[in-house]
Amino acid sequence: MASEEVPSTNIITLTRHVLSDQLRLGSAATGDLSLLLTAISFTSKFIATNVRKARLINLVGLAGETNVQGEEQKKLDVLSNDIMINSLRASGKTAVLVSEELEEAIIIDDLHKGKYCVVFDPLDGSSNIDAGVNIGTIFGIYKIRDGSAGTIKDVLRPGSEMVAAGYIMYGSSANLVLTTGEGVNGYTLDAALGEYILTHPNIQIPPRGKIYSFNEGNSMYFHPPVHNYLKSIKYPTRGAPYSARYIGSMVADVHRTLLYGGIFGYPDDKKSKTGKLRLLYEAFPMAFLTEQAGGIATTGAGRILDILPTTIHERCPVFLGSRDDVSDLLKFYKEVPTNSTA
Ligand code: AHM
Ligand code: MG
Repeated sequence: MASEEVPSTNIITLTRHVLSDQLRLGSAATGDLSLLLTAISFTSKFIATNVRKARLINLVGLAGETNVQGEEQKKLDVLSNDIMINSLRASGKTAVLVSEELEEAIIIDDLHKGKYCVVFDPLDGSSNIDAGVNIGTIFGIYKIRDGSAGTIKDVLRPGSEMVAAGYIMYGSSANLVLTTGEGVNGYTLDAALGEYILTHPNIQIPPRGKIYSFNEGNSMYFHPPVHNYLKSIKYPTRGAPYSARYIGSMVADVHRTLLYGGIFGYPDDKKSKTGKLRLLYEAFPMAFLTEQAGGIATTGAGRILDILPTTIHERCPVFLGSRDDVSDLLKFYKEVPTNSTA
């Protein structure tokens, strides 16, 4: 067998990678975060399996519908939510859970209480589920404040206080992308081993890209800075215009942006006054990852990670991606007041 065909015997799995980070941090690290991340990675394997066989076992469709046997069907995002809640509670490492699927935060009972809070969107990109397009899970993790028993106040904090964040994209393979505040790493699920393997170490967003990713169907509602910026990249005075790519699944659009560069945007506009994306479990985790990969994440008016949330489901405008591309957009915000309807 030629030497390049010999399989590696030193594979770096997610657990090994996170544990080695924790060991490096020495006595301050208790391994709790590693166990929590292991619980999240397990839920994602379970969700990935269900996403893959959704058609076969009637998981697509609306929750509340009944199948031919008269049994109630569980919509894929409701099922994913249940999987996450059960696993995170059972991990014994969480105190507060916030899910896009649940109106109220869950405060974990004393028996299972740990010191981390997880905010998550169990299955983002729901409009793409039935078409088999990439969807994903997004999560952010806070540590409870000193002396707190775990209340909603532990998650109503700026994104800059998160200790870890990431997403799992369910596509032709499952990809887990994670930051614990020291760069961004990407792992791919090896279905045979049932393990996430480090395949994209130290992801860095190219400083400039050639792709823009906005839902331009909303153009008639956009404010002038966004209009003017989009015009500048579609009708450049020098060089070629940018390419448009918009999947409509934030996880997939952000994943491409991290790897290829460019800009992803979901602005506030005349119709959606504060944008569409949710601050806690969509904007914050993606902003944390973007900054850790060397990019910029902004609302147009300021850094996303600096926002102090007042409610768990609030929304915010999002622009993120390559440093130079987002800086170009921000120049248009400086020229025209943010919410000018001119
Ligand atoms: P969801 O949480 O209901 O799935 O909505 C969030 C999704 C994001 O994944 C995506 O970026 C955005 O909504 C797409 O919205 P639109 O269809 O308005 O372009
Ligand atoms: Mg969502």
